[in-house]
Amino acid sequence: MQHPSAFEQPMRAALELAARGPVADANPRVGCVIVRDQAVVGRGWHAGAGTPHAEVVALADAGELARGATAYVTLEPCAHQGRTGPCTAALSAAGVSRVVYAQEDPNPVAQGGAAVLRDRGIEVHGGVLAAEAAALNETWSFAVTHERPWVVWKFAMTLDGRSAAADGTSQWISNPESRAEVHELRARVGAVMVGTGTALADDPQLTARSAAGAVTGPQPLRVVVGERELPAAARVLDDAAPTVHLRTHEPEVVLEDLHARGVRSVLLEGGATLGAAFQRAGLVDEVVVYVAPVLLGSGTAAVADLGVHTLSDAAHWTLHDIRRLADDVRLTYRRK
Ligand code: AOF
Ligand code: ZN
Repeated sequence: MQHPSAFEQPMRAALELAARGPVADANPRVGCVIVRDQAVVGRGWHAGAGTPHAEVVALADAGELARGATAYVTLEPCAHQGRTGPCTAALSAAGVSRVVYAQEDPNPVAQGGAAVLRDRGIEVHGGVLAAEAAALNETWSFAVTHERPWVVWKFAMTLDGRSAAADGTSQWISNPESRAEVHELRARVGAVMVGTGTALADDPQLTARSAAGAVTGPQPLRVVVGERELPAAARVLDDAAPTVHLRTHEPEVVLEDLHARGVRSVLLEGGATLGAAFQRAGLVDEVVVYVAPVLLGSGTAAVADLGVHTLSDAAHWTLHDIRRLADDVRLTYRRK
């Protein structure tokens, strides 16, 4: 049997193809190469929910050359009939004799493909560059195993933890570098959320924009939560991106609704109480804090009451990333 290290080079090629897929889709990013006699004869990647899976694209590219070939796939081929599939059937119908995959499919609905392929007499090897493949779909994997989106709570604050001065002035606490960077955060999630209070007070657009202000690339779903009505002219209701208004406050219900819509990650923006409500419910997985070099000494706390009355009740976080943005600092913490 071939030593697994020989599997790594074609798997790297498959990983590069996978990375061409959309980052915040309902479906994972998956790549596939078909190799026959040391030559790549087919390439494919998954372009998002509703489109053909990577294996199907690569098999079509390979045509008859797939017979007797090896398929390298970054995710265990699916064994289910979903919007498309199952890939196990496509691989066996094409006459592929060996399948090498990286990450096991964490999705309970689709997993089990390796066993199905083996039953059909196909040689199967799993776990090749599994960590690299999992890193491509980190929040997606979390979401399908926990049946809710990965939740990121983002806020900006002064050195002394405030979001507004005593008179309510709050604009431009963060510097332009930090404000531009928020658009990259938005582009990496499936949904961006605010409460109706913030939507009414700030009239945010909540799109992912370029430095020039253009709405570019796939847009996150814009989500407004709360019972208050929004005026028809609210910018969050414009046609730059889809929007849903959920008339509930309960974080669990909101996440269940979003998961059913295919949202695998959500960015909580705006509303000190919105983030606090999710944190109280134990539903914040990541905190992104922009710290600005400003001391106010009075004013609004950046974070509302979390129900913590004694230190031992407080949640603890692991530092995941730290980044300097001129004199601002971006801190990313993940739930311990
Ligand atoms: C694969 N190859 O390229 C992808 C897979 O609704 P569907 O039919 O698109 O199925 C989505 C599920 O299939 C998704 O949640 C994941 O478990 C798997 N994705 N599987 O064999 C692919 N994108
Ligand atoms: Zn599939």
